[in-house]
Amino acid sequence: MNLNGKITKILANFYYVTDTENKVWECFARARLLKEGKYLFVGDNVEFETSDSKHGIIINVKDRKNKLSKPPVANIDQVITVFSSVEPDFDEYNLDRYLSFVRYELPDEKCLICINKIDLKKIDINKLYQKSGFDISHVSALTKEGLDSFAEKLKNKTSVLAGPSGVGKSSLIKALAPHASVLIGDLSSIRQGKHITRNVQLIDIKNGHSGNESFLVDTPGFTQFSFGGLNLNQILTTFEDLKIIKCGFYNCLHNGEEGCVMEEMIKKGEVSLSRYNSYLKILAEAKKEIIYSTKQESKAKSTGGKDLSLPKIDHQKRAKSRKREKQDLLKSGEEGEY
Ligand SMILES: Nc1nc2c(ncn2[C@@H]2O[C@H](COP(=O)(O)OP(=O)(O)OP(=O)(O)O)[C@@H](O)[C@H]2O)c(=O)[nH]1
Ligand SMILES: [Mg+2]
Ligand SMILES: [Zn+2]
Repeated sequence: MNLNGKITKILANFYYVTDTENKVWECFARARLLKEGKYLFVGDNVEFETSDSKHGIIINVKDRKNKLSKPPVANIDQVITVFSSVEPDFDEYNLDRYLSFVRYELPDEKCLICINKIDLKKIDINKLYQKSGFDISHVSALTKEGLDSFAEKLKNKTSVLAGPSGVGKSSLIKALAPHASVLIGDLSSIRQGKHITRNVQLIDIKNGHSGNESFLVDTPGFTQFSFGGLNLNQILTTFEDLKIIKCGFYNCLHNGEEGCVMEEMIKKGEVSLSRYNSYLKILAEAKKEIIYSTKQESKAKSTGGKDLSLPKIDHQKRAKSRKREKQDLLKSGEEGEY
């Protein structure tokens, strides 16, 4: 029998597929699919062939609307970057990195900010992000303060919760959907920097009631991601508040070019200095990798294709460049290091 469903979890080679009747099937993927380069993501809509009353084989993956490589999820309506006001402390630069990274990968989808744990400490980032266009919620998963209006923003959407470990992504999901089976860390493990959620999981927050398609995606916290080798102009477009600044120069990256208006805009208070600094740091990170690869390429040319600058270690063991890593991740959708 062939059925349709959605991948809600991936563990090693097992794909957990929820069918249209809300039953979960443990499936393998047909080898041909993977050979054809059709890697599967949580959020993918698939067709599968049942092999008994619980198991099946995925035989087809439907066209996806979009995908995020980190965290790896397909068919997303919006990404919510979750940070906490405290434990761990709010880190503006880290939030800017997440926002820029998500906007780079999914320029057409909405990206929101959620500040959790306001029961412990209240912070207000509205002013800081006033001109950036991000929708901001201040909530507490513990006391449920601010949760009703936050929940309104999730209606009829598939929303991915992304953010560092310990900020309360899983706690928010549990507060919104008490039936969800998600792991929540305790304070001591969080303080030791342990990551609690290990796998991406898609949760139906309306518990399968028909006519409503609200899903939340719980993801493992991560801190390591690189902008190395990404397109500099496109990075600028991820900063809405900087992108809108009209500079006299065509295609100006606002990176210290003589005559660039950015300095003046900061002095006038039109642009936030901390947002601009985040942008400059990200730009420098992206440039570094470009300089590195250009050097390697020219060296390789002058040495007849052999790259003499790399140490002679086993090819298999040689660490991939960060650019390569990023490209591979984008291609395969495999989980990165969390
Ligand atoms: N006081 C307070 N504590 C919270 C709140 N939300 C979560 N916590 C606590 O913060 C800790 C981390 O919560 P998790 O939900 O596991 O965090 P996470 O973001 O899912 O972490 P990873 O799965 O490691 O990425 C737990 O001890 C929660 O009880 C909140 O609103 N207020
Ligand atoms: Mg979690
Ligand atoms: Zn400029």
